[in-house]
Amino acid sequence: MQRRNLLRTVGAASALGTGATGALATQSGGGGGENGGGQECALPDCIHPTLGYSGLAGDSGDSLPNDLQPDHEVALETRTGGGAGSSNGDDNGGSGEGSSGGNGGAGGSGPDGNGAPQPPESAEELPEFVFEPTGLAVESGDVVRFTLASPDHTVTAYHPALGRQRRVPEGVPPFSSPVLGAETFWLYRFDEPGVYDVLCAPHEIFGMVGRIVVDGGEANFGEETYPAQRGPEFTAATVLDDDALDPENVAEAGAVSWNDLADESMAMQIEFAETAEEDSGGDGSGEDGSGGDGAVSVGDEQLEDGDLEITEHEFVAEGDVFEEVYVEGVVENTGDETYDSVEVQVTVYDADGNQLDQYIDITSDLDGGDSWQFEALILESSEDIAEYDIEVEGTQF
Ligand SMILES: [Cu+2]
Repeated sequence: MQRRNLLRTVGAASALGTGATGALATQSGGGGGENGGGQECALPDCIHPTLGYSGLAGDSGDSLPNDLQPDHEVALETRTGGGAGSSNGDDNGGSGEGSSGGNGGAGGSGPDGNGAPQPPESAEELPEFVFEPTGLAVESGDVVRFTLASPDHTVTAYHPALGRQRRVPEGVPPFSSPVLGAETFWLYRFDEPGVYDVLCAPHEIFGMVGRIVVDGGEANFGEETYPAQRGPEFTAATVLDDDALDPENVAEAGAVSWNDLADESMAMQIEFAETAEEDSGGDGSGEDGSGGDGAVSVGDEQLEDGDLEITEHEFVAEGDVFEEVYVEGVVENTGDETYDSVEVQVTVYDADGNQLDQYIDITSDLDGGDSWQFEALILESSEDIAEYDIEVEGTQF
């Protein structure tokens, strides 16, 4: 039963608690039968089929028991100054042992003289988040050591129990590392022939995904489909679709570097919001020209309901990396009676007048004479919105 497995997994993960180091394992692994291989996990020498084995800074490969010795290594890297297209920077030279190159935190772009990270201003300035190599061929039973050159990554299966489309062989449990810190590592044993697609949870959409091909296997994700589950999105999708990561090619090559992928596959697909407010002459990027902002007009307004009155409202789009869009304003209760519930409803339309969506913000107990600052969060991009309607409605019991 799917559900039971899920609960079991969750239980296992939280049992992890502060146990911190190394193997975590007491629970009788594999219980569900689904884990097939079901090796019992005896501390401390186990690579758990779901939890793997986390090694902390200071652990060295040499101190590991024999059956934990890795057969392969993959580095989890944050490459700054990269950006798709500049496929030069293989500064870590593949999966070097003991790569301590810690490239600074995610999101920093060029450490700038004094080393203060600057927020990226465009997709070109984002660091690249990569598994290196991105494609790796192994034999069943091989142990892969995932080594962190920078902090804040995970190695997570594409698995329905993790909210993703299944992209690991049938019977493989929903394995994932925890979020790992700098100079740690994580071990996993790949037991089933076939193709394993993995992702880094914080950086998946930036293309931080990898493919392990076991025994030259064909993908055997099974024909079962999970319509509600997410497949790879944005750069993750283009990376995994790249011809270089074709399982046969990976098997033949043994390892496929990030730099072997096509530039289009690595390209960032997130959009940078035009710096809203006033566009202070722009920073010379000259690619502006969309005339996008400020163009949102107000349609129908129902600014009053009983003693309630919307005294101001404004459409706002802001944010550098991820755009945040909302309508904010103020509702005043001009009467004496309390409103038990007050709701502001914002409806957004595209340039052709099609309704895109409707959003509300709501508050309770707005006393007479008081005012309430509302903010109705909008999920569309500001570029898609041409007009909004606004309405207030109060309830008194
Ligand atoms: Cu990552």
